[in-house]
Amino acid sequence: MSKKISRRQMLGIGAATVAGIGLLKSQAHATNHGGSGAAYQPFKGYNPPRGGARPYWEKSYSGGPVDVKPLPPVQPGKGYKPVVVPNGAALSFKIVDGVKVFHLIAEEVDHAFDSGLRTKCWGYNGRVNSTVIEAVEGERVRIYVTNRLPVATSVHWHGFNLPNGMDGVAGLTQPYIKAGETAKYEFTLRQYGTQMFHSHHDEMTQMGMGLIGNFIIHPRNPAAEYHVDRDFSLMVSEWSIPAGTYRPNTLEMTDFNILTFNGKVFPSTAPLVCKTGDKVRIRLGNLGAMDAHPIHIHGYHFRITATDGEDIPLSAQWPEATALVAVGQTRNVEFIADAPGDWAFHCHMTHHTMNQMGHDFPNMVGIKTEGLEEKLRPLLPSYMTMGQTGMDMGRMAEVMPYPKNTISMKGAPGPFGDYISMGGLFTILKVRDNLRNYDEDPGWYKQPEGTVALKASDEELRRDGIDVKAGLSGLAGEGSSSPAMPHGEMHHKK
Ligand SMILES: [Cu+2]
Repeated sequence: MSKKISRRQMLGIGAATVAGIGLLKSQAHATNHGGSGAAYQPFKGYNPPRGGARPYWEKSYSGGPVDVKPLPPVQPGKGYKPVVVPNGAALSFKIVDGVKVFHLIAEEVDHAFDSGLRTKCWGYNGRVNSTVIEAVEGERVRIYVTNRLPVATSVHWHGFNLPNGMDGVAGLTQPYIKAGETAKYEFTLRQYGTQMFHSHHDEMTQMGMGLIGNFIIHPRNPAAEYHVDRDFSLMVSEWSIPAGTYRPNTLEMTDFNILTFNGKVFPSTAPLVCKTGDKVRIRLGNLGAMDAHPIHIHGYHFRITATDGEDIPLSAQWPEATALVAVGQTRNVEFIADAPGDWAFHCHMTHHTMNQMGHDFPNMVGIKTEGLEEKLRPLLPSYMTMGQTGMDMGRMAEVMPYPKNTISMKGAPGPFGDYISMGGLFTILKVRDNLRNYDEDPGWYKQPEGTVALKASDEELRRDGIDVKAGLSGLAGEGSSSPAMPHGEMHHKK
């Protein structure tokens, strides 16, 4: 085996060498360009159509004049409904002379991706990927960034309309924030939407170590449609953490083995708990290294209501069941949670809903391996033939020995006694008619009797004329209009 244990090679460990033996806005509102002291007046001179949508592609693409007079700061629960940050939290603030003051701390964090994997990451204020900054359009924010890392850093406010010197590109728009130093960013929020923030110094390393987060700006005068019952903030990222190691490998370009929502892999991703009938918004940000993620919802269609922090007019919104979120992008999706149940919500790249695993061995599906284990065990006590029936994580999780400090391919035991063979970028939208509160996991959904796909009974099979033994050909001819393609013919044509 090679010295580096990567995701690709991971299976080789318990499977021992199966391969080796050869078997195998902004209108800104700012209509007054009056220099400093000009009042920040959202929507002034503009009569929004029903619902208060903003005009698009007008004069300014950058939020209008920079030196506008800020509006008074707003408290959570009063001027806005705070977002829900699964597995994370919004950064606290204080108000000093009408300015919202935040203190962001970049530091090393001993982070648990799941019970099996703890890694020294870098993060903000003790959390990895899951510290959210939340504010309101028109507010003046002052953000102190203390650098407790061993190296220089900076913070870029991604998607923001701001003065150039506040943009946070180390070396270009500001000097480095050196180890031990605290820098001050200050600007007025002349826009609203789902934005992000991240290190903009040695990005590959620092973002790969975890220095990323969502920055939510609520509208000052929200349109009626803005109101939702549940407003979730999720940051998507990807990591390379070779099994048994304790630091992310930020040099990896393609082979990521840990895929996270807010820094967690399923089953450690907190469920998205909703009441039946709730209007739900999910804000998705992606600051991973390389991959766009098609984030898919089960049982529903949502509308993509905003891209990169800007609203999409209703007439242009796309109904979809999968929102593609590329690196550096944010998407807001919204839907009415009118169907109770446990609905999967996940990236649709199948490799992104697997945890640590491997691909560096042949496809064993269909290979007859009877007797192999008995023969090999005396030589390799931990030997287990794998892959011949696919990647059943339940079995692997139970019997496969893993190196220390790795997640393994396990999913989670589900409500039917079987394993949910999903990991990584996977969470559960839990919609319930009755909830004690939103912060408690309501447990597994109990489907009404007769609404679960169970093993078909003999009686049912008889009733519907399903001859299990005859297979597909038993159905052909009985109303089947598909042209008869004799089995095997295709294979023999040259
Ligand atoms: Cu993905």
